[in-house]
This record gives sequence, C-alpha cells and structure tokens, in this order.
Amino acid sequence: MDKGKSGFVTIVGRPNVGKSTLMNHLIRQKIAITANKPQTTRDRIRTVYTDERGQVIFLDTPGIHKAKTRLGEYMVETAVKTVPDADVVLWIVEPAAKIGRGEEEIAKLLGKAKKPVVLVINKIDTVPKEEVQKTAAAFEGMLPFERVLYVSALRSVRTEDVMDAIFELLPYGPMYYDEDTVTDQPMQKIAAEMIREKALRALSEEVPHGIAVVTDKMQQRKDGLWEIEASIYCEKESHKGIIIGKGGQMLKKIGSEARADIEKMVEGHASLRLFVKVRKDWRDNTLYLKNLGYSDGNE
Ligand SMILES: Nc1nc2c(ncn2[C@@H]2O[C@H](COP(=O)(O)OP(=O)(O)OP(=O)(O)O)[C@@H](O)[C@H]2O)c(=O)[nH]1
Ligand SMILES: [Mg+2]
Repeated sequence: MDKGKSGFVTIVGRPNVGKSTLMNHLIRQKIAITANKPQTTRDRIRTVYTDERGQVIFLDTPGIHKAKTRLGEYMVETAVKTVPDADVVLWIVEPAAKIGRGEEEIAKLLGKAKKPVVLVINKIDTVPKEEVQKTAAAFEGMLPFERVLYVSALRSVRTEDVMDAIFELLPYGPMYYDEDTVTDQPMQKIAAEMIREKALRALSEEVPHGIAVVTDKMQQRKDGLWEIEASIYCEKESHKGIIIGKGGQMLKKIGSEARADIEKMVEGHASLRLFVKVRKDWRDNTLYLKNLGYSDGNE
C-alpha cells in the first residue's frame, strides 16, 4: 500500500452520546462495551481499521464530564490526553444537545489543539430533522468544523460518511499495524469488560458505577475449553448482595450473558467463574485504582 492514508482518530464527547457504539460500527466488530448509562468507557480503547484506502487507528475515550471521584478524574484526563496525538478528532454529540459548560469545555480543548474536527451528530433516529438542524447550527458557531455529519450509529444510518470524511482528512502515511489487527487490547481485558458490560446493563442506580472487573485466570485446556475466573469488585457490602442477587440469580445472569460474548470472541467453549469482592470506596483510593487497572501506563 504505497499511497495509503493512515493516522490516529480520537473519538471524544460527553458521556453516553454513542462514541463506543460508533467506533464498534466503523470497525465492524464489537470491541468497546456500550450501555445506556453514562461513564461506561473508562479507558482509552485503541482499535484498527484497514481497507484499500489505508489504515485508521481509532481511540475511543471516556465521556468528558465533571469528575466527582478520582476514577472520574482519571477518565477525563485519559480522554483529554488523546487529543494532541490525533490527526483527526471526531466530536460526537446528541441530536438535541443544549450547549452548556460541558460542550464549551470540549470546544475550548479542541480549539486550542488546532486539530481538524468533524462534528458527528449521532442518534438522529431519536428526534425530528428540524431539531438536528437546530443543533448543528448551534454547534457550528463554536468551532470551525471540517465536516458536520448526521448519523445513527445504532441503526447504521450514514455512518459511511464518517469513514469517508476520515480518509479524506487523514495524511498519507505508513501502515502501523498489520492488516488483520483489530485491537491491541489483550483478551483478558476484553473478557473483563464484557463482564462489566453485562453487570452495567443488569444493575441500576449507583451499583453499576462502582463496579470494576479483573480477569484472574484465562487459559485454554488441552480439550479446547477456556477456563476463566474473574472478580467483580464493588464499593459496599450492600452492593455485593445486590450483585449476587436472590439465590445467586443476578450473578448467574451476568455470568451466562458474559460467557456467551466471550465464547464468540474465543470462538470456542468457555467456563466462567465469577467472584464478588468489596473494595471499600475504591473509586477514590489511589492504590485500589492502580490495582484495578486505572492508572497511567495502563492501556
Ligand atoms: N437511538 C439511538 N441510540 C444510540 C445510538 N448510538 C448509541 N446509542 C445508545 O446510546 C447508549 C450509549 O452508547 P455508548 O456507545 O455506550 O455511548 P458512549 O458515548 O460510548 O458512552 P460513555 O462510554 O459512557 O462515554 C447506548 O444505549 C447505545 O445503544 C443511535 O444512533 N441511536
Ligand atoms: Mg463509551
């Protein structure tokens, strides 16, 4: 690929706007977890997409928000740090977004970085057209965007426009990864995230926000079966009871749903054992954060 294009595309925005859904859609594989709850993504997730036009390295990032915990601070910092290295920035917004402090902060960050920015108005399936146009007009006053695109990541509406814009804006450059690479995330990490996704989706109120998952063991037996053990960490004893559920029903549900996803990933059978542990207020404890994988230097 002598004349291919290549580069880094960072995906930023407020929480829950559909950043991870869009990235998964663009790379045509589910790598980042998604949920209808803010602050689902906690780390930078790097994925790779290659076609005849070249290679795109996507960075999905945590939603930029007003952090209330040390974990929140780490997440926002992680997102902000991806911008200086980007060749193109995708700023994802809701179709009926009001411009508030959060949006102004993001515009300031991107404006200062002087990067080509594509405004992607997502979830256009949820509001009338006029509303989307109003939103576009309001945002267009904030930054000089290279493109303003309207998409529905969930329903695959006009998402190809995003890929086309990216390839138009990227410079010519080398392939950084071989063409089969989809992500540099280790399998253990993806498995832990799949478990966290099922927990996020099944639980409510403050419980899901205080959950972290670590894969303790993941190995394939001689007969092909993947043996996996993982720990679900929560912040309070009372949360532990909720996660386990009556007669263990909740934990069973989380486990069987996660196992189905993991089996797809490993393309084989898996056994999954889950343990629930309490790490009191871990989201504000530097040492716990580090042990659970939320610290600098961790990918
Ligand atoms: N109706 C509709 N829902 C969408 C669309 N895109 C994403 N969603 C939903 O929006 C919710 C949030 O999606 P995510 O992809 O997790 O959002 P995110 O921006 O990555 O969120 P954080 O990681 O928390 O910052 C999920 O329930 C998605 O299914 C869309 O185009 N239309
Ligand atoms: Mg996300």
